[in-house]
Amino acid sequence: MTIKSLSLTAVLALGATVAQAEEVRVYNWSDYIDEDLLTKFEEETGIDLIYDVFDSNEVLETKMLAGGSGYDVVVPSGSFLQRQISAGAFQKLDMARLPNHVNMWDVVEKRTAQYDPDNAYSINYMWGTTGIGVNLGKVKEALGEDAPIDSWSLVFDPTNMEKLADCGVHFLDAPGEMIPAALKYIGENPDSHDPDVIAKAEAVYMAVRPYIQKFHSSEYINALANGDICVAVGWSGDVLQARDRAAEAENGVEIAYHAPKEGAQMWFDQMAIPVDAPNPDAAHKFLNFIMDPQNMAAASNYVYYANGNKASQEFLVEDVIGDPAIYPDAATLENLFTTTPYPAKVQRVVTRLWTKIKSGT
Ligand code: N2P
Repeated sequence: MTIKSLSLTAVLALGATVAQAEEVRVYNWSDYIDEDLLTKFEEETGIDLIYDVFDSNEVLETKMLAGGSGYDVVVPSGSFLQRQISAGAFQKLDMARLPNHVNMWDVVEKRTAQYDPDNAYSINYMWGTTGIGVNLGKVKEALGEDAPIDSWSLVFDPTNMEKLADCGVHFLDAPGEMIPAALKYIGENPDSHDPDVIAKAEAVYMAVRPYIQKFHSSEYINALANGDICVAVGWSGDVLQARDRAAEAENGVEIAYHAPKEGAQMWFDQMAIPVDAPNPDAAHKFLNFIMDPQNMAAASNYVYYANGNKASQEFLVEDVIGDPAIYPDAATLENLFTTTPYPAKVQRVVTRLWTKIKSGT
């Protein structure tokens, strides 16, 4: 996980012919793995793992479209992956080098094939939903026992937001998820690519904008856990990690997550190898390591996200496999929607609108 530096004496002792240690560079979402797995990978393979993190598909996409990122493995969400595949950003996986691929789950692969036909370029790492995390005590204090914690109205109805503003509300800085959520709230198609429909999200946001403390996609885990904020529009597993951190701190903060009843977005984060990856061989080794059922289960047990590995399920703790917020039952599944990539022109409309919403002017 780190670059180990040798002392000058050690280098001299090794002599000039020593081969440079093999490296693999992985770029994954923050708070998305049990770090013991990173050490385990290095121990098992002897490959140095350089592990960097991000919290935004847009940031990753800029690197992928520019090329020369220097990464061997990256993890875009499905709709972003699809656009990046079309742009030629990834190389096809060599299945012969991925024997653990047999462990993958056909149910998830059918869904991810929507973005990556035949799953030729990617494997599913985790999947989850975009919803609402609340500090139960504080939200009930502000809105009463009947606070609509399972509804988008909690965060899009200005009457609620006005009362929540004092205890702190964070929204994700993720236009590809936040615009669809607002459209769903007003009964529009969340996957609309029609600029006139997308424009309707502006009024929804402007009405609550004064009460949003921050747009950020990773700070909310600790902010929720510490009781610094009372509501976060965030990702399922991240909110559940906040719940755990609060419980561990025994600070009296009780966190809950809901995929709003009006409908919530379901997304799939896919591991892929950039076309110009410096070490595609080690990238395949990393993917194969991740697809080991026990490794995949260890990751899910730690981050509270579902994964696309069927064989891992017997190693999942009940808190994960038995929680419909993580592994949705049929009723929950019915309320989840997916989105498709915006064409470039529409993407520009969305980006402009999001900048306007964030600046609040
Ligand atoms: C990890 C969040 C990943 C989910 N912290 C976003 N696709």
